Amino acid sequence: MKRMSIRPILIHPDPRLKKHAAPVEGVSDEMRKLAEDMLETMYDAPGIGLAAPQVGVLKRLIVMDAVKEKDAKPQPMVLFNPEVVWTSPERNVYEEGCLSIPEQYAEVERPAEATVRWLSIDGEQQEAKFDKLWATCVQHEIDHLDGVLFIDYLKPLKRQMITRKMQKLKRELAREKA
Ligand code: K1U
Ligand code: ZN
Repeated sequence: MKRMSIRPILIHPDPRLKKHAAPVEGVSDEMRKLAEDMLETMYDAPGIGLAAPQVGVLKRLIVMDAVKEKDAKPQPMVLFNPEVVWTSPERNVYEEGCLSIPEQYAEVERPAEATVRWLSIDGEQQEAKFDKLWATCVQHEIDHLDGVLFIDYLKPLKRQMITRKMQKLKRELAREKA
């Protein structure tokens, strides 16, 4: 059993965050290791979700743990090839963040509930209905698999402002590294 590792998270703008990810063809040991590394990376960040493209892997894999209460038992979830099969007509607004767009938050409106089908870490088909923060998170993460970021739902001016801040942050990080 290989040790889990924390993988670097890509920061917007990055062309890999705008690509459509490919389906996972069978849940291999390599894919299971990626899922475990992603959970480790998500908890370390900290965050409540992470999609494989955010660690530079263009595969349809997401992980989540949207338990909000501080002392509650962790509820890690690994979803291969997740697909939204139903959304509620009712909508919810949440203030979203993104580990690829650090320290930027904005209100996004999405369906309040979503039913998702996916393959588990054991390769078994699963289906569940998500609500509240879990529904927002699963839709945000599946968007990442289609190259969509939460800022794509904002007005162009606000999106541009955030993108410029991220370009500046990336320049500063590159300078620190040099
Ligand atoms: O996909 C990502 O970049 C992760 C993102 C998920 C998300 C957050 C909010 C709404 C929808 C989706 C994050 O986890 S951002 C960090 C965050 O929300 C958080 C961090 C620490 C404690 C609790 C939440
Ligand atoms: Zn995100």
